[in-house]
Amino acid sequence: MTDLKTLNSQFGIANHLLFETDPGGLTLVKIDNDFASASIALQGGHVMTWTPHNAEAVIWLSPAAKLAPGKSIRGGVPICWPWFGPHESQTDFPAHGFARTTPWDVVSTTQRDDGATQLVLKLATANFPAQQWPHPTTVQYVVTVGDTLEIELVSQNTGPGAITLGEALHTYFNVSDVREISVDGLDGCHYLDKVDDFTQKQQSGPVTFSSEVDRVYVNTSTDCIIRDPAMSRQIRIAKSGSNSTVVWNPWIEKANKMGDLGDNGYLKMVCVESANADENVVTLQPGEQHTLSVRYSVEQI
Ligand code: TA6
Repeated sequence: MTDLKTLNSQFGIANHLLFETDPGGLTLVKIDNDFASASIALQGGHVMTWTPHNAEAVIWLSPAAKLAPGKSIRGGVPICWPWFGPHESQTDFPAHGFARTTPWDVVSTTQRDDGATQLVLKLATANFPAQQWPHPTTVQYVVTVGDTLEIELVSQNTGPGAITLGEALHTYFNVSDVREISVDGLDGCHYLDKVDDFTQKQQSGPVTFSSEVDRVYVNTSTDCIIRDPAMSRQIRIAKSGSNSTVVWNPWIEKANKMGDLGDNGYLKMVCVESANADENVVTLQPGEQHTLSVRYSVEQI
């Protein structure tokens, strides 16, 4: 792991981007520009916060998140890669893959002419747990912080055989009260209902929340909108290179079992995850590249 002094001398940007160490021992990137502030942990390439100036936080970070080496962070934008959910055959492999608990390396930092700040990371192949993923693959992550938050997850098959990737930007969004919001954009879509034995169902109208919701919507590339009247805003989730959308709120019982959502934390968050999961996993032939990208924006209502 590169030390802070070297990181700041090589990649720091005066007044806009600096590297710090969190008390839990993680190296954090702190970004602040004319539009917004953000924080990213190098472990997991984990965007933890994004807060446009004169707005409430858009990305939710659990007040009880445990920042520690090798532990996934509750909240923010966990990167699920190279599989989503439990591994298809190895029960001892980590849920949602290893990318979110592995150190990422800094490739570049840029203060753009439009005032946005860009951070490029890569997951060094040397950091792959070989027994979990023995396939030569490169993966880069481009985070652009401005009046929108743009993220690109770029995977390339650099090996001799085809590979199949499951992936998601497992984003936690900050809401007033999950019981008072709705998620638009999935009307008519088919989904696997994980709280009803993965039964395939069809969405009718907006998604609302009055109990645990854990749904994998398949074959959908549309934008989603989180409508939050109590905060007089809606959050638009635009995506490309993603054919699945996962919507999740653990509700009371599961939240209490998880232990890192904070008191009634489940009320303050909703996950709307841009993904390629289940029947939408991505197969890359040798040399092929795939990009999953999102753009988050906030609109007053
Ligand atoms: O995306 C929803 C989900 O797959 C849920 O089933 C729940 O497990 C959630 O992810 C959180 O998973 P994690 O491993 O971060 O606790």
